[in-house]
Amino acid sequence: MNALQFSVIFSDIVLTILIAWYFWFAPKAQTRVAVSASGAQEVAITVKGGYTPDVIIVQKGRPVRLTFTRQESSACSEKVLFPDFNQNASLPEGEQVTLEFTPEKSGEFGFQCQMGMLRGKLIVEEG
Ligand SMILES: [Cu+2]
Repeated sequence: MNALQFSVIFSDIVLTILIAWYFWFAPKAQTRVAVSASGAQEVAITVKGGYTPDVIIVQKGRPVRLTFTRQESSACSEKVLFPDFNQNASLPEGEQVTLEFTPEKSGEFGFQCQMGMLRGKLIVEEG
């Protein structure tokens, strides 16, 4: 193996590792939600092959208003569930659907599609 072959193979390996790291370990998009003038914490979430953003940070004891817009027709994402808050909603394609509830305890709470394939996380912090 000459130096050129070595460097091509070596850079291939490095690139592969970087791509794997990016998909498996890179931090997901986090959104820390500001409290609006109405006192609610409002977030718009796009549903398309997943939830964007998928990590949402809110404060305890203030209403959370999550507006989902589903931009795909895949049956997988037609419902969203927040089991810890007894909330769920159907998401017709292209329509805005708002879920509103007030988290009364802090912690990390998952949300997901009805099959659990798409997942996100609501992080509730002490206010
Ligand atoms: Cu699903």
